Amino acid sequence: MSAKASKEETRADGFHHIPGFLSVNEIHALLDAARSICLEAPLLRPRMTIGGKVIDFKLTLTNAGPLGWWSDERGFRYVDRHPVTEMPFPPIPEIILDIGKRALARCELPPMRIENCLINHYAEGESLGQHQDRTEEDLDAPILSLSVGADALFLLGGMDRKNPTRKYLLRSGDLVIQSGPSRRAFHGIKQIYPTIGNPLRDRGRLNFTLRKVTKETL
Ligand SMILES: O=C(O)CCC(=O)C(=O)O
Ligand SMILES: [Mn+2]
Repeated sequence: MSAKASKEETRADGFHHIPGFLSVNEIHALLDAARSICLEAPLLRPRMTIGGKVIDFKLTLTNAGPLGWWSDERGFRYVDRHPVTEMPFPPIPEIILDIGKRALARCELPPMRIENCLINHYAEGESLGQHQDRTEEDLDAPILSLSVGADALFLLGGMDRKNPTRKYLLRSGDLVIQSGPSRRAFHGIKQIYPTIGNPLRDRGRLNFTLRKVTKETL
């Protein structure tokens, strides 16, 4: 496979891939955090309408923080309650906020108000189509993403869906940041791979996305 595997990459367009950013202890802390968040705010399968047809996403997700990303027949949006329990999402654990601060500093980006931690779960065979993250009010703040579990093939495109894509192999512990112009680039998870040493018992993958949603400053 020709995906960029383990070399650190920082591009002029603000895209960063830092393999092995998380320590083993941090990976386990993230898994523990995800388990407790899922107890309060269970994973759900979002839906979207394409050409009048309602389609299930090929992943499940939940959130922590004052705002949670959600999609159903009514479209993509941020909500302040879990759509099924109707309770506020649990707060973002301190360990995740600390990792977010360290990630920004590592990529020489200024501190940011982290308002949402989206947790995606990809079971074997699941994926996420090419998309731009543009549900946020603030489309300039960087997007941080932490990988835990199975290896994944991440495709990074350009501003147009038709632009060519670059392949990155994201492994457990990797950090990706889309800042600057790359913040608005198309991207997606083409597939996950069976991975030796996967800390997830179900052989899946978790992705923690940390986002600033509103235009509020720190
Ligand atoms: O799973 C990933 O690495 C990317 C997730 C993502 O792009 C999203 O949830 O918007
Ligand atoms: Mn995205």
